[in-house]
Amino acid sequence: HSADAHRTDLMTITRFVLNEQSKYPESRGDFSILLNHIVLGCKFVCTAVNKAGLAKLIGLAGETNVQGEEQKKLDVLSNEVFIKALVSSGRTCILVSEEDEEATFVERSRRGRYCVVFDPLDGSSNIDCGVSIGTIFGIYMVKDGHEPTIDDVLQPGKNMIAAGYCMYGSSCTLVLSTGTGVNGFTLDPSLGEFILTHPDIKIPKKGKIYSVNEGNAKNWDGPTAKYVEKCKFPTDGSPAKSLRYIGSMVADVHRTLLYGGIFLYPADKKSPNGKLRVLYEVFPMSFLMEQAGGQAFTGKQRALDLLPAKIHDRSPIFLGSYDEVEEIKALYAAEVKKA
Ligand code: P6P
Repeated sequence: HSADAHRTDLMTITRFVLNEQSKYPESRGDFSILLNHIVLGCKFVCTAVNKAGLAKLIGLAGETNVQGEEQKKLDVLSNEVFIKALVSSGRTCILVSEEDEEATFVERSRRGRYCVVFDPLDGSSNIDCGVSIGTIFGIYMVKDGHEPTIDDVLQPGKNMIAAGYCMYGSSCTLVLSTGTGVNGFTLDPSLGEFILTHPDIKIPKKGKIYSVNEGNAKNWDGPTAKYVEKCKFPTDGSPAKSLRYIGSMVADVHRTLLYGGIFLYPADKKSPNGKLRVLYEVFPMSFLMEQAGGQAFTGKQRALDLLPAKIHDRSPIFLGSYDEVEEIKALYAAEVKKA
């Protein structure tokens, strides 16, 4: 019976979120409508990425295809799809995209209560070699009844009401948290639906993997260098950690979430604020890690407590298994004491 129930009791992401929403009787279903439009964007990008190699969707903007049309780069195309889907949902008021220098303020007649910050196709430099890439998003709710301003999105990540990513790899996997844990859904192309495949994801408390671009080692600060050294030459008799670095944040974070370990993009002399963007890379991934029982730290503070000054601000980030991040925090705290 149970196997059959599983097959016929299709828990789609839409149904899952509606179940969640039913816990808030006052909710008007707006979040479910917003999420469905994000899911629509992910489905589009999934198909576009999968056939990119064939349809020559990849490559530089400005190339013309066999029809002589101007080729849009996949990340430009993905951005347009998400912006249009989010505006047409009628539930958003401000959109911040990695692809757009300025925030998009939705015109009054289509305005809703949510602000969405997103990277439509993170890691897109990896498309041409077939490495998994992804969409990352975070959602804030604006306070009612005032003209939205950019300050409505310049909020600490702890104020997000939801965050997630969609990874376009061997399968299309959407990982989402609405503040009560983390759940993973896999696109069933025959149904065109995201089905619950990873209920209640919890990151292992410790991990055997560290994930960093070792090529930046000469520029690391003391605590980062010390931590990585400990990963390679443990002093407590524990086995050395394995290095896994894909160079696509969604893929590296997804592996860290499921297998445990730590992902780090530290500050270095060249880039004192690291490389990853606060609003639509650091905050959503930190939100998910905390919801899954892990931690996220900037080198100075809990990542979700950070208050961004500008929409494309960057921050160093150390995220993953609870105990691994504790070790980094101890090394940075010791550094502060010395100073
Ligand atoms: P590096 C991809 O370009 C990206 O924004 C993230 O997806 C990834 O984690 C990071 O940059 C990789 O950066 O400097 O190691 O190549």
